[in-house]
Amino acid sequence: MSATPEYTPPRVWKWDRESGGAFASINRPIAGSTHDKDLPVGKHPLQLYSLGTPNGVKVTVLLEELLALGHAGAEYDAWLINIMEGAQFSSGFVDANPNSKIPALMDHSVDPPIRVFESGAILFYLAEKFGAFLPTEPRARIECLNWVFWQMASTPFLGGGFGHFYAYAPVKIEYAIDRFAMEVKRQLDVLDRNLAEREYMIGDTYTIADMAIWPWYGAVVTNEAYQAAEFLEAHTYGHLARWAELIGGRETVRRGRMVNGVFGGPEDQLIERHDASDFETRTRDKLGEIDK
Ligand SMILES: N[C@@H](CCC(=O)N[C@@H](CS)C(=O)NCC(=O)O)C(=O)O
Repeated sequence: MSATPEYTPPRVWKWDRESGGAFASINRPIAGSTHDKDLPVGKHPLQLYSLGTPNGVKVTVLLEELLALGHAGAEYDAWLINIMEGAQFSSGFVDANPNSKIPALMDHSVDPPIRVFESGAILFYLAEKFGAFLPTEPRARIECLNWVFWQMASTPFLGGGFGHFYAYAPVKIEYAIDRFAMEVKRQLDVLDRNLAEREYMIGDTYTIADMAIWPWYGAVVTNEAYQAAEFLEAHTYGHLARWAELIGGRETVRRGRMVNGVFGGPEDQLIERHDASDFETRTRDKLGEIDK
């Protein structure tokens, strides 16, 4: 193993400099808002405040799936929260999510509106509200929730652990990359073994478990996450790759991925969504010009 940088932690940690890694400018050790600004509210019952990252995409895929099933009550406005500019620290966003992370949902179909934060909670809330993509039969229902909770608990090792140290940290630390590559490969194997037996995560039925897991682990096998497919030998997880292609081929998933999208080419991006017709009439705004 190569030498690790020398560092002796002081007795008390102080926030006196940026860490230097990607996204370091938005990291802070205190919660709460940094500025007063209300969230915009559009015309639909559901108001989503998000960004087209994997955590955001889970929710927009579910909303597009619900609309495709004919649930008109799932119509939504999707507002862009530019986390690189600190929009997650506005007073309005903090009221919707005290944890200052996208996605956050406000349900205005009830008075006063209900706030929902944490993407897994949003998936559960919407699936329950519309009675879709979450089975009612107890065995299937808890199996679905098993996998949703699995994703919420496991992915920080993929994103905050592996992705951070492999792709974003200002120094490559072998110990950290080894530790998290080991865990991520184990997680990929967990998924691969499950999908060897089942078409979708819980069996024959497509559910919020697939929607939760696909934007993260599907992106690993298609090399969209951290360009680490070769490093992690993603091609060896054939059942996972088969499933990733199956989910990625859905028209609703294509649409959900575009909403609040800031990755890929202009054709992949719908910066804000206020109407189904926006998919056809979208224009590419510059991220920096939004949410000023
Ligand atoms: N567990 C949360 C994680 C959400 C999350 O990490 N969101 C990131 C973008 S993917 C974010 O808003 N980061 C802004 C920040 O850390 O300030 C969820 O699933 O909703």
